Amino acid sequence: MKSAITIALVPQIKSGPWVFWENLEDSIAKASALGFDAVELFTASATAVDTTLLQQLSESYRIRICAVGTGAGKVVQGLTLTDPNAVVRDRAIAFISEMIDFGAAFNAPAIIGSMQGNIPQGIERTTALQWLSEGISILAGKAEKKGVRLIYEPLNRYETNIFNCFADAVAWLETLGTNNIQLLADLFHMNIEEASIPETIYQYGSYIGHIHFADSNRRAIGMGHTSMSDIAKALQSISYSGYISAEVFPWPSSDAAAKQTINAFNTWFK
Ligand code: LER
Ligand code: MN
Repeated sequence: MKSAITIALVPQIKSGPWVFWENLEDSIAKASALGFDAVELFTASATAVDTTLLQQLSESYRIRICAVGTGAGKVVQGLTLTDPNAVVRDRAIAFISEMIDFGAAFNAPAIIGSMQGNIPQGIERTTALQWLSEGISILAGKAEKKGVRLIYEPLNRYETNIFNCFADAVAWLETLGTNNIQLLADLFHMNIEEASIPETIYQYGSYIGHIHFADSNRRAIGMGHTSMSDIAKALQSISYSGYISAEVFPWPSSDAAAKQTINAFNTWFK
């Protein structure tokens, strides 16, 4: 298992659950000094960060890019894959497609979280799911050509009415006819939606491609009431070998959340 920490570079959403917020190089330097294996990036678009600079930073600080978030397409531009307007859905696909290209240069998958959107009012669920399936299938094919997976994230009920738990997300995934999509196990969302996080990991372990390492209150692990012992056992037992990435609030500060996270990672996974 590999450790990672989030860096957000989108000023419009400064209150979100990402650890580092300021300068890209400073954040990478801090992650490297603490011993993280990688950073997960949340950028305003695929061109918001200079890829040559990112490559240089990645090499000089010996830090990988483990994933790129696509949520800025929604929070900045108002795009989702389930918008009733086909033009907006196409723009959402184009936005994510560019993020897939950006991530693939670093062998990092793109994450579809809030870009899935919601079943819009007045639209049949089956119709909106059809839009989601079409969009995701195009994007999974695009990612495959680029040699990366696509990561789909079930979110809690306060963020989407599409799929909130793994059982429903997996059942839908099975209808898509691709094996290039993996699921993101965000421990914060799972704490709200799953009857048991460890049991869900045992049952659907083969679908898990990325983990968001967050406590019950979305602070760093150890700062809430999620019990990590059985979750760590479950991840070890399914031989999870991917990234465990802290998508948490910078509470009480970015530095303290980062330190707490690497200590928790070393406690449970080293
Ligand atoms: C994205 O990874 C996520 O978990 C969303 O809840 C962000 O708001
Ligand atoms: Mn998440």
